[in-house]
Amino acid sequence: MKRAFLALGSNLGDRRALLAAAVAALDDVVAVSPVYETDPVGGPTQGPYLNVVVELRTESSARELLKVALGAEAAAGRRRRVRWGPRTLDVDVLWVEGETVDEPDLTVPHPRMSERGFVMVPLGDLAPDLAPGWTLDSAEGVHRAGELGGA
Ligand code: A4P
Ligand code: MG
Repeated sequence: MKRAFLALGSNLGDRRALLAAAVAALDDVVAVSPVYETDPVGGPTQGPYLNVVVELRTESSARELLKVALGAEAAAGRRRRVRWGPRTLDVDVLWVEGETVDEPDLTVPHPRMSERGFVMVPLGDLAPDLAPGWTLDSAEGVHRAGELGGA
């Protein structure tokens, strides 16, 4: 069994319910980070996100996890409009133990994760070894917003 981490974000609709439903539908979840409300990074003017990170213990490859991620986004009714634009659900494959992928439609570890507080703070809650130096106090625009619950 490998460790793997997925990042989930939502800034449209009932954000907390969308995240909870997505996490409940995932297989092999062993831990869910606290929820963070985060200022949007990049893209057009848009509302704040709720972000979580989940840890899996899985036999799935990064590519299989991308399929799962895209399926979860479709289930949340996501419509792709603008890059970095508002979305009901975004699911990114952050890191999969022992795997690196650099292909046109999949890069793992996620190429932008290490500069983003909305990823690194919740990742640090679950895996401090993968988020060295990140704390809630050192991250701008990232605020605790309780637990997901029901997951
Ligand atoms: N793709 C490649 N690598 C991966 C990966 N490791 N995980 C491809 C998931 N997908 C990966 O993604 C476009 C394509 O990226 C996918 O079809 C897949 O083949 P997308 O979700 O349609 O586009 P996007 O999310 O708008 O663009 P991108 O570049 O993935 O953006 P990010 O980096 O995901 O950032 N601010 C806050 N506060 N919180 C957020 O969650 N999220 C974003 C999106 C921007 N700002 C944010 C947040
Ligand atoms: Mg994405």
